[in-house]
Amino acid sequence: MRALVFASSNPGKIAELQALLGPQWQVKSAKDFPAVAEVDEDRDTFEGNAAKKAHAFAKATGLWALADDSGLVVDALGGRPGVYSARYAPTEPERIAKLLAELAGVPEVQRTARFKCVLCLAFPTGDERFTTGTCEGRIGLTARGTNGFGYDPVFELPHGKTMAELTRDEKSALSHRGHAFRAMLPVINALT
Ligand code: ITT
Repeated sequence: MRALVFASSNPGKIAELQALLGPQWQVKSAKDFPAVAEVDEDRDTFEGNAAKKAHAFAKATGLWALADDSGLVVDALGGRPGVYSARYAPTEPERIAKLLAELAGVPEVQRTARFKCVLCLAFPTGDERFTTGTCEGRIGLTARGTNGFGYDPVFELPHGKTMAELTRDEKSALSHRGHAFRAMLPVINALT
């Protein structure tokens, strides 16, 4: 069994990657390396933040290290909150309330948005590979559903359900992160 570290402490992300990679890989998480200092996600691009986290973990652990950065890009807000999605407001309910308030009066056809994920695989040698994934949808008028996290309750998919109304497997099949993970699988499985 070979090991890599996913520079995240989000158990949902770790489980999703482990399920995709199968038993020949052991996915370690940031929690397995408490001595590695928390990485400040202070870059102004998804690529920059993902690479910063991945390289910090590859360097500190000597393992291949993956990191993702993701966020919600809303067309009517000129792409905001984007790379600042986690810091748009202090708590999850406040972030959703602020988003709905900013979009008050914006008609449905102009509420288009997408989740974007950039995944970086960093090598202990300093080399790196990137994959990206997007998921298109629309910001609904109200929050619906209790699954998932973040902006999922207000992110409506083309079939009408919100991301928070999907099971974990249904979300993984169409989400930005699921697409980025699947694009990275051949790269990981070719590591020697
Ligand atoms: P780690 O950095 O520890 O992995 P995080 O929660 O900060 O976890 P991201 O940097 O990937 O996760 O995401 C930044 C923010 O973008 C996140 O806090 C959410 O508000 C939003 N977001 C990202 N992916 C999402 C998803 O699948 N569903 C809903 N919101 C999401």
